[in-house]
Parts: sequence; structure tokens; C-alpha cells
Amino acid sequence: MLLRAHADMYAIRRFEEHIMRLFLRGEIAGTTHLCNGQEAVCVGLGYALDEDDVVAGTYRGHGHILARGSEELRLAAELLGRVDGLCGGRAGSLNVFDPTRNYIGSFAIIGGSIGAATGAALALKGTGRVAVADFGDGTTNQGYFFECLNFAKVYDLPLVFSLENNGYMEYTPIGNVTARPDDLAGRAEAFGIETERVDGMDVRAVYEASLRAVERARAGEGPQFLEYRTYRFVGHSRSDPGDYRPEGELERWQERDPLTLSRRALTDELGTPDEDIAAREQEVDERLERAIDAALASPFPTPEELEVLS
Ligand SMILES: Cc1ncc(C[n+]2csc(CCOP(=O)(O)OP(=O)(O)O)c2C)c(N)n1
Ligand SMILES: [Mg+2]
Repeated sequence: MLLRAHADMYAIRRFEEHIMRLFLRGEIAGTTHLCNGQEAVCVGLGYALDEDDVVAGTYRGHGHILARGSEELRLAAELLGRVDGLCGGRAGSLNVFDPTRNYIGSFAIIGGSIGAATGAALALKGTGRVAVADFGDGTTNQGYFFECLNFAKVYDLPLVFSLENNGYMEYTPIGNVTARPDDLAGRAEAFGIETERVDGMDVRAVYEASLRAVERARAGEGPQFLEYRTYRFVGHSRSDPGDYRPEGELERWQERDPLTLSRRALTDELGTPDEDIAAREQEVDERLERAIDAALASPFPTPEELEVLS
């Protein structure tokens, strides 16, 4: 499982590096937000879910979409505005979704993912399926957050709140604008919701905690809350160099890069040969080259195609 998880995290990292390169070349319109550094959350949480479960994410959602099993080619084509994109080239990075994989949105309005997942959980109650609301630390100051915690608890919804606490909301450290910033999960506890605080850089820890929460929600035990402590290694979006961070902070987190941790666990704990890991990574590199080339070869939608889709 760990080798597959490593390869899947590696694929998200490399996919987004391709996207950034294409963005800098002017191939991608608008903006784009990378989850570089946060891949363990996407993959560990993704493994804990069934295909039938529903996920609502944010603009920083590429990794979660790929973890749902959406095709790399079709996600890349969407970001490039091409007709083979998941939404026919109309949504772009900020609004892409994939209903065939029960990924119901990459909400650009923060808190939107929480509202959508809460609605989905209401519809799924009693079916054995679970909804996930993915969001960031800055979003815990948004009204939706508190309303949905309350609503989900009152109606005992099969909902997993997935807080990716990367310490920043855009360029602002969360502590500058937040009461009790070191205890964001405590906000959910105030509503009587079961919470776990999770090392968001360790894919196995993410998987195990996510599975516990998903199973409880699936068993009818009501909403669950996971706070993953994580970090983004790049800026908030496109051209942000992230130079508002204190000196040394990035480097300290990079020592716990999810890919470094999984590679180390594979070799030191499980005895996986380096060549096996390199071979899996090479497979991913080649697959992504093909996917990106195919996405670039996809045409832009014609005005008629845009009309048909509207
Ligand atoms: C309702 C709303 N207010 C403000 C914004 C502008 N905005 C975009 S991203 C962002 C920061 C969100 O931070 P966080 O929830 O920690 O997510 P992260 O970007 O770290 O993943 C803000 C305030 C927005 N998109 N929606
Ligand atoms: Mg944040």
C-alpha cells in the first residue's frame, strides 16, 4: 500500500509541476493554486473513502481530484481550457469538478465546500455513504464553518470535516487573525463533534485517522472532524513567492516532505529497494508526459460547443 501511496503522491507533485510550467508559459488562463506539500492528505484521505462517497474541495483541489481517480489527461485539459477537459474546458482550475467520481466541486468561495458537503451529507444520510468537506485553516473563521458544524451535529450527518491546516490564509499567518489558533479542532469539539489531530505530512497517519473517521460516519455515528497539520511548499497561488514566511520555516517543513517520509519508510522500515521506488516514479513520469502532451493536443472548444454545454 505504501509504495502505491508514494507513487500517487509523487504523481500529484509532478502533475502540479507540469501545471506550473504550463502556467508560466502562458498556456493556462486565470490562476492556479498548488497543493505542493499537502499531497499526503489527498492520498491518505482518498484511500479511506469508497468510490460512492462524495468529496467537496477547494481551489487547491487538484490533488483531491486525482486521488478520486479522475484522469490526469482530462484534469490537465480542463486547466488548459480544452474540450477534453473534465468540464469541457469551461471551469478551469478554480471550478473544476468531476461528478463521475463524486467530486462535487473545487469551490473558490471559501466555505463553499463545507456548505456543499453538508448538503450532500443530508442527502446521503442512511445510505451508508459519506460526504467529505475539505477546507483550509483560514476558512475556520468563515460563517459557513460554524453553521455547518452545528447543522451537521444536530442532524447527525455522515460528514467528515477535513481541515488542511497549512498555517496560512493567503499571505496571512492564521495566528494573526484567529482566536486560539493552536486549537482549531477545538472549535468542532465545542459542538460535541469527535475530532482527531493528525500529522498531515505522514500518509500512513492520514490514512489511518481518516479511515477511523470515515468508518464512524458511515456507521451512523454522526459528523467527524479531522485537523491535518500540513504546509504548502509554494506560494498561495501562481506568482506568489511566499516571502512573507519567517526564515527557515519552509526548510523545517521540507525536512518532513510527505515524499521524503514515505520514501524513508519504504526503504528503512519495509526494505523496499531504491530501484523499485525509482521504477515506480519513472512510470509516473512517463504516464504524465503522455497525459500532458495529449491535453495540449486537445482543441479549444468552439463557440458552438460552449453553447451546447451552457
Ligand atoms: C468568502 C471568501 N472570502 C475571501 C476569499 C479570498 N480568499 C481566497 S483564498 C483565501 C484564504 C483561504 O485560506 P485557507 O482556508 O487556509 O486555505 P488555503 O488557501 O491555505 O488552502 C481567501 C481569504 C474567498 N475566496 N472567499
Ligand atoms: Mg491555509
